[in-house]
Amino acid sequence: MTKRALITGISGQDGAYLSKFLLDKGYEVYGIVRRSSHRGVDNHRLLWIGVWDKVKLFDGDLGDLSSLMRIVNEVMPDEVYNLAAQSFVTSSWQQPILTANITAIGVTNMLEALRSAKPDARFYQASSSEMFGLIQESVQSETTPFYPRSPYAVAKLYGHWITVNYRESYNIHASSGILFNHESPLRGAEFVTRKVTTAAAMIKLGLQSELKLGNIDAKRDWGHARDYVEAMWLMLQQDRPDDYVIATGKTTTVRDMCKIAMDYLELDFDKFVKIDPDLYRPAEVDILLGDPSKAKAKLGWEPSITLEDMIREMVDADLERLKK
Ligand code: NDP
Ligand code: GDR
Repeated sequence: MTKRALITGISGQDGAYLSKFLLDKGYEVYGIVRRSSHRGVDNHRLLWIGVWDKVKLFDGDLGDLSSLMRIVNEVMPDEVYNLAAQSFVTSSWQQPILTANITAIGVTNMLEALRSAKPDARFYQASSSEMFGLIQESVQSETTPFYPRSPYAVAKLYGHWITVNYRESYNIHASSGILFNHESPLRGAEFVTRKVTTAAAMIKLGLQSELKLGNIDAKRDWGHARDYVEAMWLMLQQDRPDDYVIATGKTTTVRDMCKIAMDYLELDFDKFVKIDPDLYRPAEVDILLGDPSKAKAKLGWEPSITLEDMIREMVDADLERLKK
């Protein structure tokens, strides 16, 4: 029997990579998209990755339980990947209530839709290393206490615990992937890696003269989205649902990540990068470093792409886009 996967947030970075991954495994892939006046542009990621005509899309919104129930009833999925969220940390200070409604309560909406229409479906929740925030242990694992530092991270913490709660209350096969930062050429333009790779490409082509950044001393554990969507799938193939940290086990400053991009294009970091205090956050997550040993032991998962290779791939993709 062909398996059916339903992906919320299919138009985002991870939605595109996961769609491709699941289609390659023979799944039928269904996705939920928000109605938009510019959908053709919105869905560019599915086009870029070559699956636009292979997935079936439904209009829905994580804030609208009735749409989720209708879609689950129609698709009857075997697996549900809940990737939809207001996912940009900075915006969560500007739109804290929307962030709570979608990134937190939206998870309960999706779980309620499953509980009533397809309780035996397996459920993946896109949890985040941002939940560790003001870190309580130098290396963060599944047992590290959380200390969220933004409305986004507080909302994700709710999403994480409601997933655990539905697993324990209703015996739903619900897993929470605590994923550290992962990037790709399909990363949103506002996130720091993509902002850097796009700016480096623009500067190289003479289209931009400087790159303004905020806290370049912040450190992140960066992996590639292509590796990380495989971990999502592996979690749902286990007999028992569980929570897993997905990370590389290496951490790098924004400064050094930026230097990788600049060096690749033979650009002088000190000449082009300027610090803009307006880009500092009200409360910062200074450093994140994950311990993926549980995922390695239980899922057999390991990251395969280095930060250097990923940044170069992103720079190349941005150069190509700009030249077009
Ligand atoms: P993106 O921001 O690229 O994608 C978010 C997706 O959510 C988009 O498809 C967006 O649709 C959709 N969405 C937003 N609001 C709604 C809504 N109200 N109803 C339905 N859909 C909505 O995120 P990523 O792909 O990078 O991340 C996927 C998930 O993983 C997110 O939940 C994110 O918070 C989480 N995460 C990401 C990490 C990372 O480093 N990338 C790390 C840890 C967790 P639209 O295209 O219309 O905007
Ligand atoms: P993050 O990603 O907040 O970790 O959340 P982001 O790339 O936005 O920031 C990473 C770090 O870089 C610093 N920084 C800047 N960030 C941005 N966006 N723009 C800048 O100009 C800039 N200058 C410095 C930030 O202060 C921060 O410390 C991402 C999202 O994908 C979340 O959805 C996800 O949950 C987490 O990763 C894990």
